[in-house]
Amino acid sequence: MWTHGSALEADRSLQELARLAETAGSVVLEGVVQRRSVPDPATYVGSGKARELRDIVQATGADTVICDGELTPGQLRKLEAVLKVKVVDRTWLILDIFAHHARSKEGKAQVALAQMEYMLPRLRGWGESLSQQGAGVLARGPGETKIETDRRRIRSQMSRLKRQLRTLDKVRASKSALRRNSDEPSVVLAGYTNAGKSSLLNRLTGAGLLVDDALFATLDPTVRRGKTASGRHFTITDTVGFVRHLPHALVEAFKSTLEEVAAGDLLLIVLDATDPDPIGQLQAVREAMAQTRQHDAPELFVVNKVDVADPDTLAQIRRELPGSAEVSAKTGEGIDALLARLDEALPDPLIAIDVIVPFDRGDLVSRVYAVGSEIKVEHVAEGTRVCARVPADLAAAMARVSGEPTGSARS
Ligand SMILES: Nc1nc2c(ncn2[C@@H]2O[C@H](COP(=O)(O)OP(=O)(O)OP(=O)(O)O)[C@@H](O)[C@H]2O)c(=O)[nH]1
Ligand SMILES: [Mg+2]
Repeated sequence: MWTHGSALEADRSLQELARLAETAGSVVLEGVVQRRSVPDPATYVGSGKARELRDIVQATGADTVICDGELTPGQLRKLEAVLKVKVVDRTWLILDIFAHHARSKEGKAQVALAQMEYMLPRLRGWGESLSQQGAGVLARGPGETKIETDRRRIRSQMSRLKRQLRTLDKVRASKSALRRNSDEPSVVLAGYTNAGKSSLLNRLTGAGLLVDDALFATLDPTVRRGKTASGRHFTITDTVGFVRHLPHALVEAFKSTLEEVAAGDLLLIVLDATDPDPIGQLQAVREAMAQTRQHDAPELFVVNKVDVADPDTLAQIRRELPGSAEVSAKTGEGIDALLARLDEALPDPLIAIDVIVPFDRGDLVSRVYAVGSEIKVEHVAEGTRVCARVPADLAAAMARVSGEPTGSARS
């Protein structure tokens, strides 16, 4: 394994890489940190370190070396030639975990596409194993080499997947538009992988989602309904967890999650209080979220696993993120208080109105367009008749100026 950043960061990143490797089903025998200002163009770790690694591989009997970064196709081949075992990088590892965990059609297609994008430039190393898997079914065109045939096949599979994803994307977009148009506010859970998002959703709604002490247990956004302390219904969406150094090929695979995040009325950012560096995790979450359309929903930080958290870590979080909700999805501690916080944090419910606004109050009609839903507008003799659902303050303002006979606001 090789990693970047400061010594402490390197150590944590390496620990995380080990957890990723274990999630993918490997047994980790040894970890090695190499400190360089820039990766070696030929072997990534440098030739001296590569020889050292070869000795470790021989001594431990390892069959795979995992690098904590993204290797160029050339570096991968060079390292394999020196080490004589399979070499993979962080990107490949995460893609592999995603491939095993994806359940929905969309999730599977996204991961397959990301894998192909990653594979395409690395075909020389991968070509053989591809055809061994019996995937080489397309006939080779005249004068085409094996690699050209493989590339052509992968490109056409990629365009097929992209088409399929565009269709699925429309379905999802209309589903989340439906959710937005309903009166129920939407809450989105986001956070680092393994922070306890699914556990929290189960605790808040009584749903029985998969919870696992593994990275990326959840890949597909899942929606459930819950009730706040005062009894208001809301929808709540569980999302895929984020991770540090999110590889480029995966950003697309995260797209549906990132869009769910952008669509929420309230974002609950879940922090794992048992992590040695929850603020660093938050930074990675922010970086991943920055890769999509900006969300403007209010945020509430939820510090989870307080039942087993280290007091120093909790104190640090309290300093850096004052006002965060502290909970344990496991014991239920802090959950009632969180449900009460949701009452305050969720946008006001919309109220149905049917009023006639005088012609000189076009400003009110504009506000309805800005914040209302289910809007119907018609011009009548007395002014503009507006049927819509709007926040309470706007409903009150409209009731004050509205004319007869349909004048009063009803809820
Ligand atoms: N002690 C303790 N463990 C918790 C708590 N909440 C979750 N866990 C554990 O943390 C692990 C991860 O929980 P999940 O709910 O699957 O986390 P997630 O954020 O959905 O993870 P991914 O879907 O993999 O990104 C599981 O082993 C949970 O049992 C908590 O409040 N206290
Ligand atoms: Mg989960």
